[in-house]
Amino acid sequence: MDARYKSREIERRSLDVDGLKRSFLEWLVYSVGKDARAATRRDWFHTVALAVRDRLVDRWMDTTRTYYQQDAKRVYYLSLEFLIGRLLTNSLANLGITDQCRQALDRIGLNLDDVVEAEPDAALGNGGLGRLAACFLDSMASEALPGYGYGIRYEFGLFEQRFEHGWQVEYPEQWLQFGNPWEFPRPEVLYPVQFYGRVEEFRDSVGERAYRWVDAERVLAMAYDTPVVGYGGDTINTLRLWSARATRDFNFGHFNDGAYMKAVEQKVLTENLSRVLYPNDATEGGKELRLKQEYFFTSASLQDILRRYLQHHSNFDSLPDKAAIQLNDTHPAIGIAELMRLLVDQHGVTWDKAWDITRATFSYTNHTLLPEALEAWPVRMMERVLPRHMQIIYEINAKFLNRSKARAAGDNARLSRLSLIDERGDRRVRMGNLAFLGSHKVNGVSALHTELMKQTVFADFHAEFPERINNKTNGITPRRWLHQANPPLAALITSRIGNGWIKDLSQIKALAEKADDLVFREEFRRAKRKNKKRLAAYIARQTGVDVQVDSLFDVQVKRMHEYKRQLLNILQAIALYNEMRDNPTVSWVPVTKIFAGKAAPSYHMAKLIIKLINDVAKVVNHDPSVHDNLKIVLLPNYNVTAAEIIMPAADLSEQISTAGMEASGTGNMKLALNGALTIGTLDGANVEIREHVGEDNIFIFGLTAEEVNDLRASGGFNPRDVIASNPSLKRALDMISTGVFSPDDPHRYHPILQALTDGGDHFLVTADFSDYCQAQQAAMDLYRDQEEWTRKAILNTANMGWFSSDRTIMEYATEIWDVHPVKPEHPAETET
Ligand code: GLG
Repeated sequence: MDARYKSREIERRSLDVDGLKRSFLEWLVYSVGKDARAATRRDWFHTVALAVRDRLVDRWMDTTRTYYQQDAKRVYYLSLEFLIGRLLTNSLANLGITDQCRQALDRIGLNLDDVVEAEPDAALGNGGLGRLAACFLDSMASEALPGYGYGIRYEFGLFEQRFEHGWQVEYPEQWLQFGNPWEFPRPEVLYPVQFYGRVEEFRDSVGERAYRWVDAERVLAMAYDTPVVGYGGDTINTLRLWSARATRDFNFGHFNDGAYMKAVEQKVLTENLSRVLYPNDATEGGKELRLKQEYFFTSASLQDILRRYLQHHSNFDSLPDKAAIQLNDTHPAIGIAELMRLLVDQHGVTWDKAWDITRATFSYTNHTLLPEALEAWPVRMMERVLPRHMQIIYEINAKFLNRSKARAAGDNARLSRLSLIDERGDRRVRMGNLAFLGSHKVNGVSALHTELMKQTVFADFHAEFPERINNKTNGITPRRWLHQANPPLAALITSRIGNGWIKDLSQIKALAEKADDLVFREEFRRAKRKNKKRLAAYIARQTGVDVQVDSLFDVQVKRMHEYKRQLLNILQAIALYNEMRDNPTVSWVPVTKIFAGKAAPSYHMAKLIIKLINDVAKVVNHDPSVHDNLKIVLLPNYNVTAAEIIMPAADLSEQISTAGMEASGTGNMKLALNGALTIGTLDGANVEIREHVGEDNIFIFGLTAEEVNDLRASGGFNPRDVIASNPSLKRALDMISTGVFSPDDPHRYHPILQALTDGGDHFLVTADFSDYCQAQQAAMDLYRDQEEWTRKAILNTANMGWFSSDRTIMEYATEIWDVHPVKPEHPAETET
């Protein structure tokens, strides 16, 4: 090999400061095409990202090659969302070269933190479901599991949120505008995906009835690969995202007609398929484009999985031993019908055999019990868009119901609940039922949620298949959410117990004994204060509001949704505001209420609650009579990057959903791990957080899921009575209804007041109000005693080890997927 080439080869891999610096300077000129004097911050970001990327490519290929050579069983995580956020800090930390990179940049006169700021967020998700998928990718790579993520490369991520006169306004999020240095386009990895057309019946070579899907429209799915660096950089997995491309033959037809412009127009329309992420969280639009997106990425992924499998196998018998496919919610559930179609129609496998293979390969995670979020596609739409799949679904259903009929003994109501088709009114395909039936395992995301799944949505299926439902309580990656997001605390922890916790979070338990150590407490507080200062500066930049660093930072960050009850929080803030004004001589614990979260653009109630929070904030923050003891801020454009600043700085974590409605929550885990105390209902994973941190170290309030159920069922709940008997609640609501916070439009909040009264207060805000205020009071009282508060905060951090997504992912691997760690072989590194 040419010596110069060889030396560059080595340089590309070099992890020391000099090697990095040389690569940066070279990349800036030869790949970004800029001179150091003219380079912008963004140019430097691209430069650094490309140089870092060089350092992981060899190991990435080694990983892929090892999986291939060993024909290892892979797990394929199919998800319509991957909320990954920024990748530079993550890649550096997982490769273990953050310090070297910082020094190398230093020598060029640059600051790593500034360079990091130039990276846009990859916001390919709405909230918890998408972020969970991203944490799982990190954990699979860190646990050396052969795991692939499959999703869509949306050109527009989740919208950018701004506030105009206190109202949410959405702007497009053009994260790819300046290019994405992390992705590798694979124009040769291209699969056709069809829509519409009709099904033709024919006789196959042995005279059997067979079907083919004809006259369909074709779109191509093109792959873009992003390396997923595991902690330590040993395993580097792949996230493969699909982008829609028009087929060439499709255009040629029009060329021949001379309709050139029309052809180009068609091309644009076709490629709209991967243009934008649906901005709904937990509710479905029922739109045809959404169904097409779901089928598009699922079909491309399955074709890719089968192609990979067929490199080593000549029939499909051992597919379940070589591939586990996880459905992240029902979004990819059409994959069950698609795998049946591919096996039966394209590969000639018999129906029964194909069904056994399908069921043994798929498993499904349910993320919500909210009825409006359970996908159900109109049969008429399915018949039009995916005619062959509709037939296959009918066939699966007929076989299943026939079998069940024997046991249902004339219980027709039960049979109609089990059916894949909802026959009431406009007929619909129940994707949850399809996902359940076509999977060998079905899981919920917290102990309570899994229990409720058995009792409610899947009660009949559970009776039919009692072994199928299992629990996998969610987790979060300690790399991003503690090691990278919270350098002061991470350094403190490492100084006491070493850095083993980054890889094995259960080790953090050793901190518990430090809770009684005064020096440690002091340092823990100092770390928190540093983070609070950083957040205070961020708040000032974003909102112009000055907050006291030593006030209690009370944080509710998550999507805006009625069931999450930001309304309960702001009502308590109004009540506190009134108390402070009524009792000006009392020495109040200063409180800063911090909110952040986006509302779905069509969710009017959630947008009205945003406006209410902003309106209340304006009044409270400008009222001198509360002496700065209460500040309220709603930070715009909550995303992964904002979360990384907020989580480490929180004192109190608001997890106040109506019990039974939040499947798990994962923000609750991030906040507790970073030493916030939780104020919450016994909902989702809060229940398990309480078990781990201990009931003395958490503020639990409100109705339980069972009580909520009973109260709703009794029909006897009257919010007006509750309001009448609670003067501080009544006063807060009166202030809203008389326009104290909206003098320009006193009736603005009528819909909210209506929902809380005549509307029956479905989310039981009024029912939990008084208990919530008491819990808030207890938190404020405790905060006065900084030693005691810190002790409990330390115990929270120390006891959150179980909530690592590494633990979650290993449970999936052993109990659902039967996938095992594979150590990549790195031949290049042993060469001399
Ligand atoms: C859901 C739920 C959350 C859950 C998350 C991940 O609402 O409670 O933590 O998935 O399982 N749609 C979601 O974000």
